[in-house]
Amino acid sequence: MQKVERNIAFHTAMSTAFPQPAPGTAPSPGPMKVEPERLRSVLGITNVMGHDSPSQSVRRVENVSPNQIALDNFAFSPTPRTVSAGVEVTWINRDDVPHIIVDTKGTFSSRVLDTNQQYSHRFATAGTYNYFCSIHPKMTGTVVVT
Ligand SMILES: [Cu+2]
Repeated sequence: MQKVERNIAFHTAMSTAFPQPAPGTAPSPGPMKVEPERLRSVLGITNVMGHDSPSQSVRRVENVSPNQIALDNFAFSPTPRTVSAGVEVTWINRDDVPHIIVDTKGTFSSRVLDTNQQYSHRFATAGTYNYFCSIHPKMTGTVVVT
């Protein structure tokens, strides 16, 4: 059974291990005894296909390269991100909403980043840099420069 509410899809399926009676047809739940040739027809074995949709605001976090940080689903990922001094770190906005990256000590700040836009900052000095999104201040992250 499938049901979609807004952008959340629910999927339920028959048991893949022990056949169960259909809801309401047996006095209690419990495995049914069936003939071996009937077994596949009463187990929940099927093929499922999926694909990414750029219009969905909830997506899996995409892989990022070692010096990148993704903004995805209102979170920075990964955090903390550890890099060596002198390395340029790039943030990429994978959300459908804009974000602005601001260092808590005011040493760097991005412009407004719309979907798929990037911002880069080179960290010259070792230390721990905490930053946040000035539009959504609960979004926080850390870069550790070694
Ligand atoms: Cu934000």
